[in-house]
Amino acid sequence: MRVLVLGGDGFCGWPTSLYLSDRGHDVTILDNLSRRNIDNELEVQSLTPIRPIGERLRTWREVSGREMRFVNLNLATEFDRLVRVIEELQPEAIVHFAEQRAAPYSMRSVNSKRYTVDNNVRATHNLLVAMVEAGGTPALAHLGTMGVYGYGWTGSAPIPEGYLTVKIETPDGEVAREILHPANPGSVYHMTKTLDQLMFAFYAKNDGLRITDLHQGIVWGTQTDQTVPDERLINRFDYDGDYGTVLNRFLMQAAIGHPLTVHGSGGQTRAFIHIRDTVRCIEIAITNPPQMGSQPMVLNQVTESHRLRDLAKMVSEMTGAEIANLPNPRREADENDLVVRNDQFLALGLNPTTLSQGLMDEVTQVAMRYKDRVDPSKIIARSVWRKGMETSEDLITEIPGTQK
Ligand code: USQ
Repeated sequence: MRVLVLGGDGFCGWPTSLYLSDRGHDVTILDNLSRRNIDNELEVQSLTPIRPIGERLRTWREVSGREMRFVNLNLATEFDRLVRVIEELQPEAIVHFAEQRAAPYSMRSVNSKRYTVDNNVRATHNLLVAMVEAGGTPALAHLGTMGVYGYGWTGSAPIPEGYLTVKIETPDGEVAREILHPANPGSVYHMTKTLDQLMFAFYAKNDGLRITDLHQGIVWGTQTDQTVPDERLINRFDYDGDYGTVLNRFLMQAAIGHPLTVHGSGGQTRAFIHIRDTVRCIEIAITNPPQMGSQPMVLNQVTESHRLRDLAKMVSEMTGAEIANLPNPRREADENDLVVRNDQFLALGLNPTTLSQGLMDEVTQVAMRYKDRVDPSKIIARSVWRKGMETSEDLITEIPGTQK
C-alpha cells in the first residue's frame, strides 16, 4: 500500500514507518521535527542517540534496499501544502501520529497547554479537511489514547471499544442507542484526543471518510526488529519527567541506580502495549479499514493492564532498585480498576506480546548501554496539574540517589 505516516520521526512513528516499509509498503514520512525541538526546549535528549532524519533514511536504504520519502511539513499551519502532498501522493492509507503526546508536558505551563490544543486540534482538523479536498479514499488510522475513557469511571466493568449501548426512557418506552463512550480526559493532552473523536465522527458521517481511532495504552520497550540491525536506526527512549512513560522510566531508573519514582501509592492501574505490538496493530488497522459511510471504527490498542505498584515491585525484585513513593504531581485517582476489551485486534490476528523478563531485560540493557547520556536532574516529574499542588521537590533530596 502507499502509506503516508504523519509524525513518522517520533517514538511510535519511526518504528512504524520502518515496519511498514519492511513489510513492502511504500512509505512517505511527513513530520515537522517538533519532537526534537521540544527536547531542545526542555534541555533533555533521548537516552538513545537518535540520528537526524536524513541519516535515518539513508541508513534504512543501505540496510534494507528500500526507499522512504520525507516531507518536512507542519500539519497545523501548512494546509495548502498538505493538500498538495495528498493530491500528489494519492495515499491508500494515512497514519496520524502527528500530535503533542505527553500529558505532563501539556500541563506544564500556559504556553504548553495552548500549544498542545492549537497544534493537536488544528493538525487533526486540517488533515480531515485536506483529505476531503484532495479526494481519493485513503483509510485514516489515528493514534488515540485509552485516556479518553478516563480511569475508574466504569469500576470493574470492562471498557468497550469506543461505543457504549445506553437505554433511554421515551414516552413510547425504552430505546437502546449506541453512543460514543463518555469522554473523561485527565490532562489537556488527553482532552485534545477526545476532541479528535468528535471531529472523526463528523467527517465520517458528513464526508464518508474511513477512519479508525486506535485507543492505545502506555507503550513500553524501545527496539523493534527493524531498529536493531544498525545503531543509526535506533528508536528514541524518553526518560525525563515529561515524556518518559512509566515502565520504561522504572527500567531505566533501575539501570542507573535511581529509586523508582512511583507517584502516590502506585494504586493506579493502566493499560500497556509493547512497541513491537504497536507497529503490528497499525498495519492490521490500515489493512482492515471500515467501510465508507460507517461511523469511525474504534480499537483498543492494548495487550494487558497492570497496577503501578506491582510493576515497581517486579522491577525492584528483578534489579534490587529501591522504590520511592513520591507525592503525585498529577490529579488522578490514587486507586482504580481497569478492565479493557481488545477483542477486535485479537480477532484480526494480533498475538499479544506481554510483559516478560526477557523484554524488560532488553530495555534495561539499552538503558545501561547509554546511561552516560542521562541527566539525573531531568528524572523527577516536575509538571504539576494545579497551581499550588504539592510537588516532589521537597522530597527529592531526602531520597538517597535522587537529585534536584
Ligand atoms: N507515573 C508514575 N511514575 C512515573 C511516571 C508516571 O507513577 O515516574 C504514573 C502517572 O502518575 C500515571 C501513570 O504512571 O498514573 C502513567 O503515566 P505515563 O507517563 O506512563 O503515561 P501517560 O501520561 O498516561 O501518557 C502515556 C503517553 C500518552 C498516551 C498514554 C496512554 O505519553 O501519549 O496516550 O500513555 S494512557 O495512559 O493509556 O492514556
